[in-house]
This record gives sequence, C-alpha cells and structure tokens, in this order.
Amino acid sequence: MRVIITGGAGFIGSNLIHYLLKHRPEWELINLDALTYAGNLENLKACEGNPNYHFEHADIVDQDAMTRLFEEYKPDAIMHLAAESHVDRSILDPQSFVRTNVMGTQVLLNEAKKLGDSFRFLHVSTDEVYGSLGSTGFFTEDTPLAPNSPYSASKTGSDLLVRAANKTHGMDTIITRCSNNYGPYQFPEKLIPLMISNAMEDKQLPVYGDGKNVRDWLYVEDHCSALTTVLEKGKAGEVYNIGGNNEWFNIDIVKLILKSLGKSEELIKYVTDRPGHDRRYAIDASKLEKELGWEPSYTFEEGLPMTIDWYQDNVEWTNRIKTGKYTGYYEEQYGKRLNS
Ligand code: NAD
Ligand code: TDX
Repeated sequence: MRVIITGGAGFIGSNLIHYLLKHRPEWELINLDALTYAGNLENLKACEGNPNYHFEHADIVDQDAMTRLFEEYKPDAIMHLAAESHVDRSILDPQSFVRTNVMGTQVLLNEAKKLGDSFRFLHVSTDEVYGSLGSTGFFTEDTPLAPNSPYSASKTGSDLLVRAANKTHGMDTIITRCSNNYGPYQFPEKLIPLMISNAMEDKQLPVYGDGKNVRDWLYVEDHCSALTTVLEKGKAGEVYNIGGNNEWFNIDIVKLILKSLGKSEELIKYVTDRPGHDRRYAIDASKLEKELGWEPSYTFEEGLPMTIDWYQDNVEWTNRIKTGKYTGYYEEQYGKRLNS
C-alpha cells in the first residue's frame, strides 16, 4: 500500500503517521503538507530516515504540483486531513478556509479520478458539519448537515464534493466525521493544550461564555486506529461517524486540568463567548463499531493524564511554537517555507 497523507505535519496527521509506521510498517507513506502555521515537522523527527516515509512540501490547492506528485508516486489511496482547522480563525479569516478546505479537496479529487476504480479516497471530516445539539440526542450519519461556523461550513462543502465524486463518477470515496480529538502534538490554540500550557505558566484560562458547552472527546490515537479501519474495511460511498461516548462540559475539563496540575481555580477567567458557538456535540459511532468492528482503546481517565504528562515532558515543543521558533526547523533543513 502506498498512501498519501495530506496534512501529515499537523496534530492528527503526525499522530497518524506515527501510528501507521508502527502498526502498518509495510505501508509506504507520503506526507504532503504546505506547512502553514499549524504544520510542524518537529512532530515527525522520529520518522526521518525511515525508508517508508517521505515528506513533500506542497499546497493541495496547487493543481500542477498535485498532478506531478500523483504521477510520481502513483498512490493506492489518500487519507485527506489537510485543512484549516481552528473555528476562531475561521471567524476572522474565512477565505483561507474556503481555499484549502473546499478548493484543495476538489483539486485532490481531480487527481484521484485519474487513478480509476482501484484508488480509495478517505476524506477526514468532523462532527461539526452536523451543527449543534440540544441537551439530548446524538449525531448519526443521517443527521442533516447544518454547519454554523465558516470552518464547519467549509468542511461541509468539502464533504459534499467528496459525496458528489462518488455519485457522479462512481469514485471510491469514504467520509469520516470525528468528534473533538486530544493528545500529543495538538497546537496550543485548541482548548485542552491551551489550558494545560496556560495553567503550567500560571496564566489565566479563558473560558468562553458560561463554560457549559459540551464536547465529545476522543484520544487522537483512537481516531488514527478508526481511520485505518475505515480505509481497510469501509464501504465506498459511505459516511462513518467516529467518537468515544465521552461528553464533557468545557468548564469541567478546565477544572480537571487545574486539579491535576495542582493549580487554583482562580486562574479561570470567563470571557466573551465565541460568535455562533455550538452548544453541544455528541457522536453516535455505532455504525463504525457494528459494521467494521472498531472500538476505542483509551478512556478519558487514561487519555487526559497521558496528555497532561506529554505537555509537561515537552515544554520545549510548546515554547518553540509560542516563540515561533518551530518554523525554523524546516528552514534550517530544506529552505524557505511555502507560506512564509
Ligand atoms: P491541524 O490544523 O493541526 O493540521 C492541519 C495540517 O494541514 C497542517 O499540517 C497544515 O500545514 C496542513 N495544511 C493546511 N493547509 C494546507 C494546504 N493548503 N495544503 C497542504 N497542507 C495544508 O489540524 P488537525 O486538528 O490535525 O485536523 C486534521 C483534520 O481532521 C482536519 O481536516 C480537521 O477538519 C479534521 N478533524 C479534526 C478534529 C480535531 O479535534 N482536531 C476533529 C475531527 C476532525
Ligand atoms: O480558549 C478557549 N476557550 C474555550 O472556552 C478555546 C480555544 C476554546 N474554548 C471552548 C470552545 C469549544 O466549546 O472549548 C471548546 C473546544 O474548542 P476548540 O478546542 O477550539 O475546538 P472546537 O471548536 O470544538 O473544534 C474542534 O473539534 C472539531 C477542532 O478545532 C476542529 O478542527 C474539529 O473539527
């Protein structure tokens, strides 16, 4: 199997590459990443030199570059993770979300179409495309799409293009929609790493609104195992939800982190709410469990302490992001970044 992984220098992508090199050592992986602010090759230092791992510095919106790379590698499949992924940034700069998430996905579909029936396109999407839930109920694969942020609207657009490629051209495409991930290498703008990092430095912890928004958290390695299962066993044209039945109020997670680090709840600062802030996400992943036999391996009681430990052991990783030094790692080795 030769697999292109887009966005492999990001949070989930880099965890996925580590997971696959360990669990599918015979696979050849091509990490295709533009190295935006969210891409960090330091996440993949341990993979350098592995003959089954290749890095290509490229922008998925660049059709010519994609044509050249698809012709060069002749892959069997793609796991498409590259995206602009942060909701708050999408409110400030929706254009770059449309560019990468919508246009970039279509560029990749154009290349995939040329490879014919034997090529599989796994599109990694999010539960946010379903919108927001009240205090009861779950998102199933049949829940109508109702995105509320420019981020989730652009992911919905990409989902619909992937669906259309299957319906129109009979392409072997599959869509996964996962709940919130947490774990090592998550950029410290997202809730859990931001709160851990701020608490460690005795800085204030900004909680949006009343802190009673609910998210359904999955340890990132479980997302990686689910994506592998879907790539290997999923049915063309299907959608699979991924989640771990693990709902938490934001404020309770923040308090758990403070407790675990021995810090005072006085660090909590309630701030102005995110515009259009979805109230609750909750995923019904029973289709994936029943049809493909996947189940998560980590409980939150295991995964959260593992994550807090990782950030405590890797303060330098976070500091290099906060000071911008992480962008230099690529430049020292390869030259100027595409987007700098
Ligand atoms: P991330 O922001 O950490 O990483 C995104 C990666 O994509 C970065 O390495 C970045 O350099 C790369 N990228 C961005 N634009 C690109 C472009 N034009 N060309 C090539 N590469 C580009 O994101 P993440 O949290 O790892 O999320 C990965 C995927 O999983 C996304 O598609 C996201 O929508 C989805 N997802 C994320 C979560 C979550 O909780 N983080 C949950 C469900 C689904
Ligand atoms: O400082 C903060 N304070 C706060 O209260 C931040 C950064 C977040 N929050 C709240 C907003 C959300 O209710 O915490 C919750 C989680 O926020 P994020 O980490 O920004 O994640 P979310 O908006 O839920 O989206 C995430 O999950 C689905 C990912 O960023 C997406 O890429 C993924 O698709």
